[in-house]
Order: sequence, then C-alpha cells, then structure tokens
Amino acid sequence: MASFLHTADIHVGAKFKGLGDEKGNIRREDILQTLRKIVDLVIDRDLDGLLIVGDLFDERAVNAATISMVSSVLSKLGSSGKWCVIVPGNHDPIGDDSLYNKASFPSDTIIVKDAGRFERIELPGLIVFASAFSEENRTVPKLQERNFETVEGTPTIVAIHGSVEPANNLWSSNAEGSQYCPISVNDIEKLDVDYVALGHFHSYRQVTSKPPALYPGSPESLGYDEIGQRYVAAVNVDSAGVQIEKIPVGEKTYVQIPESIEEWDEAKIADILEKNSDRNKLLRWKIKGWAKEGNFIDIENILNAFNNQYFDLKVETELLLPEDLTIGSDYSAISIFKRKMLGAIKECENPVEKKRLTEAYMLGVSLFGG
Ligand SMILES: [Mn+2]
Repeated sequence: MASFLHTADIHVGAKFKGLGDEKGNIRREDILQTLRKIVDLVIDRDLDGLLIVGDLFDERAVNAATISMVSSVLSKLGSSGKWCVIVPGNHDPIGDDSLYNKASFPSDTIIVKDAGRFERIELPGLIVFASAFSEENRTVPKLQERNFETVEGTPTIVAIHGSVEPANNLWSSNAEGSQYCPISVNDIEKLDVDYVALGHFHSYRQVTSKPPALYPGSPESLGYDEIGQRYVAAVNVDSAGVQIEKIPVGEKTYVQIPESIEEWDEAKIADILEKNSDRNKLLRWKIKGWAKEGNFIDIENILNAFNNQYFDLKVETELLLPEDLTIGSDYSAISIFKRKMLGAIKECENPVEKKRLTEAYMLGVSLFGG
C-alpha cells in the first residue's frame, strides 16, 4: 500500500505581470504559502510522500533566497519521515544551467535528473518511473517500448511532465502547447502500472481511467486562464485499487464574469460586485452595454467603492449609445449638442476616442436633463 500527494506546476517565482510590484509580491508569497500547506497536508494526513511533476519553479533563474525558502519548506517532509520526489518540467528543466544542479536541496529530496529515459526510483512501498524534462529532450521516452519492471505486490507509478494528446480542445485556455513532451492517450492506456502522475496542463483533469492518469493543475492560480478553485490529488494505492481524492487548495482565486450586453443600471452593477466581493478574489469583468439617455453612470465611482473589497478588481467598460435615441431637429442647445456629438462619434475611427466621445455624449445629455 502506498499513499502520496500529487501536485505539479506550482511555478514558484512567477512574475504576475500586470499586477504591479506590491500585489505581485503578495501573489509570489501566496505560492510559497500554498507550498507550505501542501507539505502540511502530506504530514497531517500521514501520507507517505509528495510528488511534484514539473514546474516547481517558474524559470531556471530563480533567485537564491527563493530557492532556499523552498528548500526549507521541503525539508519538513524529510524530518517527518516523508519522501519527496521532484520531476523537472519545461519551466525548470534539467541541463547544465539547471537550478537543480546548482542550488542545494534537502539531502533526502529526490530530484529526477535523467532525461531521455525513465529513472527507476524505489521508495518505501512504491516504485516510481520518472523522466526529467530537458531542452535537448522534448519528447517522452517511448512509453510503449518501455517495459516497466514491476515488483509483485508493490504499486508502480509513472510521472511525466508533458501534454497528453489528443487534447480535444480541453486545454485551449491553459495549454502551453504540445511541443512539450507529447504523450498519447493510447500509450498511457497500454501501461501496466497503477497510476500515471502528469504535469504541464494547469487545470485539474483526469485523462484516462485505466490506468488512472491525472493532471492536478496548478495549486495556486497564475492568471485568468486558471479560473476558480485549484486542487492537489491525494492518491492511495492498495490491493483494492487506486483512490484519488481531489483536495481544494490555493490562497486566492481568479473570477471572470462573462461579458454582458445589457442596459446599464448603477444598482445592478453594484449588486453584482457586492455579491462576488471577496478579498481573496481577483475579478475581471467586461461590461458592454448602454445606459438610458440622461442616465450617466460614473463607473469609476462605483469601482472605487469596491476596490478594497477585492484583492484585485479589473472592470473594463464599453458604453454603447442608447437604443432609443431621440434627436430633435430644432436649434435648442441639447439638439445641437446631440447632432454634433453623434456626428463626431459616427465619424470617429479611433476606438479610444470613440469611447471618450460616447461617454461625453452620455454625460452631456444627463447634464441637459435627459
Ligand atoms: Mn507549468
């Protein structure tokens, strides 16, 4: 019998471009915090060990302080009698300049360094076959030709960082492309092993049932292509078979409200922001719609009221002209204003300028009293 926690794609040191320095630093700390919680899960649940299937680090040049922080977090496993196996992925590949060859990790941490062939790792009660990703070897050692040497009564698993194909468009939003170690579903299904631990795609997904092959996804979201709850997999293999438990993890979640086309209403917008509000959420919303003439909505004002109720709030607006425009042909100030502005909006080809003109039109009409 064997039990372990399977994770991948943690991406320690991720840049979080677009969040700015302050929030970016908080998100980098979130990743470390999630790693600490993962280690604690292994210990608290008394699992045998932790398997990290690629991209523990975001890039091969992570600063020394961050690496030593990770190292100290992982050292808790060894001191608690738990094993830890790290498989290098496409973001932290093995090779001459690999951080796995330069930095020091706890002596009991097993780092897979063989690329181009499967390394056989014998753990207490479990045999792991794993291959490291290297720039020179962007393919998985041929699975179908490999006879995984098993031991009667001892569970055997395979760990691969790569893209399972056919991907069936399942990965369109979070795949980094199939150039990284393509593995076919067919090849996986031919394997006579108990479990296939995958890494590379960033969302939780079991791809085959026999043997069970699974992507746990990133335990901490890295952006809006990784929406919602994140997970790690607790795997238990015994004579009865394989049990997989999907455990929710992560410090913060990304939420995206689908683009809306509707009549703008200040109360409605505020209500949606209120309902979703959570300081551990990053929310993105594109509101596209129109307001009634004379009903100018100060979106900045609404957002300011909600900014500190989210970790990060990004609302993009596209204000359209009202559907029920009424334009008089007289020479009153409002009619002249409307005719001039609508003419300018119609002629405007620059989208940024068009947006400003539309907003100016709405504000102007509201100042005239509708
Ligand atoms: Mn990754």
